[in-house]
Amino acid sequence: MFVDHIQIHAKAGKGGRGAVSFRREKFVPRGGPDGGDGGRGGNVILRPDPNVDNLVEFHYQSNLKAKNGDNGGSKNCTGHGAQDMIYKVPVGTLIYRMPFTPEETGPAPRDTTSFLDLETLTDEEAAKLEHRHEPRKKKVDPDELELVADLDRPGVDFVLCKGGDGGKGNVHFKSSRNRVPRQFTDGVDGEEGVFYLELRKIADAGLVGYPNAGKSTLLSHISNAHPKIAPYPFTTLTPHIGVVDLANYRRVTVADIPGLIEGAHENVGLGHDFLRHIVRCKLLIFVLDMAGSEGREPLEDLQKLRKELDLYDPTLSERQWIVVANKMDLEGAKTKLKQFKTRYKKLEVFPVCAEQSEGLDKLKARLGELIPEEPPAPAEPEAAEEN
Ligand SMILES: Nc1nc2c(ncn2[C@@H]2O[C@H](COP(=O)(O)OP(=O)(O)OP(=O)(O)O)[C@@H](O)[C@H]2O)c(=O)[nH]1
Ligand SMILES: [Mg+2]
Repeated sequence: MFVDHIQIHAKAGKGGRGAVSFRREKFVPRGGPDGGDGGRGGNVILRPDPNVDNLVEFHYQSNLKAKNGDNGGSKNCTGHGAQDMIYKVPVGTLIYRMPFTPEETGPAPRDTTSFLDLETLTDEEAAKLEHRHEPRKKKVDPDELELVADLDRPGVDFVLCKGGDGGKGNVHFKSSRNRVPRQFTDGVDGEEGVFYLELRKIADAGLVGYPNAGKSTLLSHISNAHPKIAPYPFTTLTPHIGVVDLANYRRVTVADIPGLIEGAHENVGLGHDFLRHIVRCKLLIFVLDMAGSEGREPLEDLQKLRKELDLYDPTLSERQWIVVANKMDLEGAKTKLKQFKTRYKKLEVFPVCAEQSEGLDKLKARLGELIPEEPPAPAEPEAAEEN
């Protein structure tokens, strides 16, 4: 299963309670207070890990919890701090805070409709029934949520919910006037919240095209990826990322997503749900079936694809883009390419036959030029500071 957006609930550990205790030893009468402080509650931490592909783990475990700190002890013993709970997420996970409180999003009430006589319901009861699942039904629109973090760098941890501090033991409350203090403080509650995680894969370039255009074939011939290839539409069901080796030990990443069809922005077909994965790409590669082998018209295809992207996210149309004219081995492809080039004179078009790896070297070399080199990664991971 591939999960790229999910709602979770997280709760950090509460701090331990401070202790009330007095030193009691032989030959030390009235030894004074010695109640230690409580330990710190555990943090809930998210760690972007390049080996994690998607958010499926949170489908099975959507409640992230860290343990409470231990209570303080006598003899000035501070309680043990609880361990932080570290959850791995894919690199490219965005975290949004949900506006409603955890109580509202708790388990949905049991559906008792079948036991009720709907005819005899009072208006008030009917209204209650109508709203019984409301918080869960709410469709999440990330644009309306507060973005908390963008975990786009591997290994740079993010503290999602901070554990509460431990309470103070009675040793802190002694004074010249109060030598037998019985006061202590309770540990502070850990932070808690409901969050929406959204994965936007990070790749340098994204392949965009109709089903069966040959996107996966292209990716499998230029990179180390092995996506499934088949002569039927919607072979690719989840995004894949391939690493393309270029000259001078340079590498760029290319994302293959399921084919788009008209109306994708309105959630027709599969494409819409996956468009999020090309939002971060610096370069868009439109893959067209230049032979128009399934009764398609490459000129029209390009216009429709560009329109779909624009309707999904207008900033996408400002992105750098090139065209790969695939299936050049098939009949009619050359004529259509000529027409295409007359219509789009200034456009960069790479005629290829992905299946036979023809024309791919030129394309790869151009990818190297179009995609700027990454600055070197920071020497010290910030993770150490945050913990
Ligand atoms: N003749 C010819 N066929 C090709 C070429 N490239 C891909 N194909 C065929 O086109 C079909 C579809 O290829 P895929 O790579 O699965 O296409 P896709 O764009 O990834 O399709 P979806 O995942 O469904 O969106 C397969 O049968 C490929 O063998 C090519 O250059 N020439
Ligand atoms: Mg495919």
